Amino acid sequence: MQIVLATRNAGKLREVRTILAGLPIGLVALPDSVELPPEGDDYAANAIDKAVAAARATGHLAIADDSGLEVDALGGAPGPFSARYGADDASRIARMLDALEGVADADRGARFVCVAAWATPDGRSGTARGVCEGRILRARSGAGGFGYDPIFAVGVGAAARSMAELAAAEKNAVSHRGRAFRMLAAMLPGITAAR
Ligand code: ITT
Repeated sequence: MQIVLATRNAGKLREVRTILAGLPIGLVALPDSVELPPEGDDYAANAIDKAVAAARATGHLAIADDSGLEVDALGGAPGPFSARYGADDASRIARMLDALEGVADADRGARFVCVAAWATPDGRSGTARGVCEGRILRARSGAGGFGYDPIFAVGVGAAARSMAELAAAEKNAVSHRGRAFRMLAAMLPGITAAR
């Protein structure tokens, strides 16, 4: 069975391919010709809109991810606006480090949120949500992952690592995306059985 992953983010595509690798599915990238809809302020609505657009355009079951970084010291911002927090990863990270300048370690709590959505060409859809708690570092560390990973730390004390320092499998085991898509994977038999 072919499933389309409705994303333009290469980091997400790579991770979701690995997370779903054991399933009897072919995960295909979104064709260039399909346009994803503009995003609003709600992860689930954004994720469903992306999956629905891809399912309608391709005629295949489609899945999508809307995700973001919620920072306690910023009242939960940027959240669903995380991709719009700057022009590219480097400027988004620089803006975040500036915004948290002078914020004490104890107040640097944050979480990654991911809502994974599925949509069928016949108009059914649903979601699964995953969260990963951590904190914002004072400087970039590590070269793996993508996005905000170099400034987002998981684990405590000597075991603390930025997500960019984790191996791909280690990140997927604890990440918001790993949690959301493993839950979505468990829903797939029911989705494909219903007609
Ligand atoms: P698509 O909509 O095409 O999927 P996008 O990058 O615009 O791609 P989102 O709207 O969901 O995706 O924005 C998510 C933002 O949060 C984006 O800036 C990502 O880099 C960041 N982000 C999401 N998951 C992340 C992760 O696992 N590690 C680091 N940053 C992440």
